[in-house]
Amino acid sequence: MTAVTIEIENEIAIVTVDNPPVNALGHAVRVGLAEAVAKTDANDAVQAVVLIAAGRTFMAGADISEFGKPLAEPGLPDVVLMIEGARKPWVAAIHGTALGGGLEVALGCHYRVVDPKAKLGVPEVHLGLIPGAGGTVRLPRVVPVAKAAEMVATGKPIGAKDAAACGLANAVAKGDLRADAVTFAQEIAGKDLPVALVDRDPVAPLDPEAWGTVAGKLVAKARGQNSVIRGVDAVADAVRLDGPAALENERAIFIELMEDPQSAALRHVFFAERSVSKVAAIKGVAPRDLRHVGVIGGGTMGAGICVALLLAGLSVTMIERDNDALAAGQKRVADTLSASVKRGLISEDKRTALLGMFVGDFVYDALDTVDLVIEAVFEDMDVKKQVFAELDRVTKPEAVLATNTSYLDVNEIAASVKDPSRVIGLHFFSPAHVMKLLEIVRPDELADDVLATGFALGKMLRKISVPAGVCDGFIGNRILTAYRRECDYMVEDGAAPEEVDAAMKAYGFPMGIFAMQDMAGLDIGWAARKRRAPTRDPNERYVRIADRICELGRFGQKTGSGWFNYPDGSRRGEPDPIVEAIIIEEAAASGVTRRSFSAEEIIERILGAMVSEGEAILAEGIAQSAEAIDVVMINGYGFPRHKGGPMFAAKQG
Ligand code: T1G
Repeated sequence: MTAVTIEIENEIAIVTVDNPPVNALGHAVRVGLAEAVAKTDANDAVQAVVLIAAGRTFMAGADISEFGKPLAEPGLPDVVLMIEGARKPWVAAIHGTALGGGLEVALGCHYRVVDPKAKLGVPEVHLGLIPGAGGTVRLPRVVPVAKAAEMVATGKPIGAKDAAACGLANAVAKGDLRADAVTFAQEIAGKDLPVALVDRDPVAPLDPEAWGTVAGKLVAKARGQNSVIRGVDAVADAVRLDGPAALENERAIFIELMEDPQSAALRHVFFAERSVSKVAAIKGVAPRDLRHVGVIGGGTMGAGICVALLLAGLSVTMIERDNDALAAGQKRVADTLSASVKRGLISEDKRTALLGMFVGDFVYDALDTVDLVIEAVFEDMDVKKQVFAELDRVTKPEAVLATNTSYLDVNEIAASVKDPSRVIGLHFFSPAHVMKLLEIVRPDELADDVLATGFALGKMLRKISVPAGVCDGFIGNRILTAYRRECDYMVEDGAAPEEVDAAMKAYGFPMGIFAMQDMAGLDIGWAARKRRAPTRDPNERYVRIADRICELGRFGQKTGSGWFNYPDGSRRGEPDPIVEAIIIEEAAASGVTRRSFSAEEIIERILGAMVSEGEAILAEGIAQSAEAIDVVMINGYGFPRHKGGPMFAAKQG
């Protein structure tokens, strides 16, 4: 298959890129494009060129799998310059997602016609990079500088309407994209070529103060990510310098970031998030039908799961124990969808349509036709077994039965139904309609097509699905328990809770472990510790500080105090002398001589605990790969993405 082909129709050359799955600008595509410029320039029968891509999207960027390897000429910046310098006008016909190098190639074209559903962006920042083929130079020369800076620093793509409004797109296709682009090309053929973007002045440049405000807001969201900061620098430089100098400057920053450990980490995560869902056992296995899903439980988790299912186009039946609980659960779903409308994520009509696919009941017989049931009731084995006994009674034999438990034994739940092979664990993270992570737990008797159904559901919900074996806490909660225990040790040994939290935030976590526990509620962990108490290793050090805090009824934000104090319902915790006194008492009782801890040591101890638990999880076959552990900790537990995950960070040293 040729990556780039040329056809000529009525003096218009149609240059088509065909490099599945996303038309990445690999070496063959770059060579093909360079040749296409030469051939169309040399062909007098060609008056203009339309550049289009086959398959589902315009070029979605450079080929990330080539990074780190020796560059095979021509490099992408040169290909863009060739197109920009062509003697015939090039019209980019954009559908799908023109991202990174794909948008940069489109910026080298003289015009851009976009499909109404197209998205255009420069997401390089998510790979720890900046656009490296002229994006930071050409964007502020075609859209207002502030818009260019925002696109580079956030990596967020814009839609067709926005692109046309800000000048990035010359036209939005009304009918067939290819035909509209050809018509556009015929209209501009023979006219003078527009001035190349790289030779234009920036659009709506800002005075130093205004730029400072724009840049300040973008850099404030960097959270330690160098590519955000350097992306803003590159746009500022591009506005100050002339085109050619700005291109050189951008290249230097791009190379600097390519060598930055953060970029290696982010590229690792990009591929890891795609590889973790590849499970040998389900290769070629057809999933079962998924159209109508039952959800047992309308609490926060159950309602969130209902919303996620509805947004994926599935019809949903919620089951609760009585009318009041059902009404409360249905209200949670309706309110969550209203919030999505308010945030512009869905329209009011869409919300109405989704609610039309959502029914509630409090008799299980309403589930007699569902394809899948997800149980999200109270974390108690007896309660869950009662639910599964009912499901066993009312559901059709091929219905998949899923538990959302976050640590209970899924094998034990499976054993409680007649056909254990149809029981799977689907561990969602709250809020379930927002959090990307889904741990797919594989009990021993699980049928392959039921596992395949779990992954098919994960794809429909646009989740990152990670397979996990059955153990207490699967992958994420088990590692959380391990590093939370290490933090308890450090607090008894002398590190203040606020010092541990500060070290974690400085490392890149959105919040520290103690503030996070106060937000989630300390009673959950307390119940788990009490559950584990009978089987706890008597020789293992046990810190009683958290239990003593709970024994005072201090369960965190919801009770106004926990590890920290939350005066007048504030959400910002303050160190509390009561907790400090408990810590000192417990340290004395344990014979510990307290000492100070540096932020580096705190992080080292936390990473150490994560990695040693991760290695045990790998050794037991609970996780398929170290990448799976990294993906879980990043997408479910706030591990900073630009550090690559605990296993990657430990390898980087
Ligand atoms: N390079 C190589 N492979 C890629 C790729 C890319 N840019 N994008 C996707 N893939 C693979 C992916 O690994 C998966 O492979 C398959 O395609 C489907 O992807 C010079 C330096 C386009 C929105 O960052 O955001 O240009 O697992 O599962 O959910 O300035 O892919 O099937 O073997 O994600 O439909 C900038 C990255 C690059 C875009 C489609 N571009 N890709 O999402 O499919 S750097 C990006 C995406 C750059 C220049 C700079 C998404 C997508 P496999 P998928 P999807």
